[in-house]
Parts: sequence; C-alpha cells; structure tokens
Amino acid sequence: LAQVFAPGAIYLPRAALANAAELWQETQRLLALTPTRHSMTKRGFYMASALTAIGSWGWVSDHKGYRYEAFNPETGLPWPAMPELFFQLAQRFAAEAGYSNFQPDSCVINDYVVGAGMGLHQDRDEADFQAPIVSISLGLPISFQFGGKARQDTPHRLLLSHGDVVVWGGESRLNFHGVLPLKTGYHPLLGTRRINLTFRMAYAHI
Ligand code: MD5
Ligand code: FE
Repeated sequence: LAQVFAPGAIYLPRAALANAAELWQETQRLLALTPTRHSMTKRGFYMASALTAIGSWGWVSDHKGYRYEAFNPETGLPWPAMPELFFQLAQRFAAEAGYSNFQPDSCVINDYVVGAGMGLHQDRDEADFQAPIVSISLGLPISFQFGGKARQDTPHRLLLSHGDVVVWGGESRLNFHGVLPLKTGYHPLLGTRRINLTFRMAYAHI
C-alpha cells in the first residue's frame, strides 16, 4: 500500500521484500566487480557512505565536482551492466508511484556501516528533473531525513527498513534530504550494514 508523504514522494513499504534476497545476492556479485569507495565531496570531506555504481553511468565526486561518468575512475572499467531484475523492479516501483516510462541508466550503490550517515543535500546532477529517483533499502534500518526546498527547512524523519522503496519525483525531486548515522544492529541477511540502491535517469529524458 503506497503512502504519499509529500507531493511527488511515494513510500512503498516493504515493496521489494519479496526480491530482497536476490537483490542482495546480485549486489554482492556486483560489489566484487566494482568495489565501493569513499568519495570526496566538493568541500573536501570524505563521504561516510562508500559508493559505487552500475548501469551506463556512475555518479562520481572529486575535487573537480560532481558528475556522471561512463567509467569507474577506480578501475578504469565501464560500470557493470544493470541486471534486468534491477531495471524491471525500479521501473515497476516508479509505475506504482505514478511515474510511467522510467528507464534508469544508472544505479548508485551506497554502503553504510554503523555510524555512517549522509548530510542534507539535493540530487541535481541528473539531466532531467522530470524523471523520479527510485530508492530501495536493504539491511539495517536508518532514519531518513526529508527536508524542504531550502537547506534550512526542518526535515521530517522516516525510518527506512529492509525492502522499503521510496520514489522521489515531481514536487519532491529537488528537496533536501539525508540520513542520520546508522545505528548499531544486526540484520539476518546483511549483518551490520545498510545498502541503498538508487535508480536514476542520469542522461536519459523521460
Ligand atoms: C539513501 N541516497 O538512502 C539515499 C536515497 C543519494 C541519496 O540520497 O544521493 O545517494 S535517495 C533519496 C532522495 C533522492 C532524491 C530526492 C529525495 C530523496 N528527496 O526529495 O528527499 O542512501
Ligand atoms: Fe541524495
């Protein structure tokens, strides 16, 4: 049952639960091909989550700024292909949230260990803000912070757990957001971590 918690932002609790084990198995295979790394932000701080990407484009951050690249700068290799299951699920969740024609050309894999969070930011490196972003959470629950159009707007909190899906589009696409540091815990499948799969249309237009 979908919950609209802001205009354009649709929460699909446990929507990916039935596929979570397969998503995690595939994610582990992909992580072996394209290891995560702690990117440096424009401001010169290392990100607490470690990340990598699959699909045609991967999000890259360094002293030059933020952008999408076709090759993983760590390995010099193209990002691994996005498995059909990932693409199909992301497209299905977008459709369930009311966004048709979602064709992700990028999926960022964010890996959070205990204590790692992500400060408030906007996602604005994609070509077409008409396209939503689909997020699938695996592993330990985390406190998601959903802010407004301005950095100063007080964020609302939403606990994102294993199998939860959120589709961010429309009015919420450029809202500030982040996650609080991951709390200690143990997940039967992932252990002491949280993985977030973030599907985007980096260059494609909806
Ligand atoms: C996460 N990742 O939980 C989130 C999921 C990132 C990131 O923020 O940039 O890798 S995506 C959350 C998101 C995307 C676009 C808009 C909004 C939230 N929003 O309006 O709150 O690791
Ligand atoms: Fe983000």
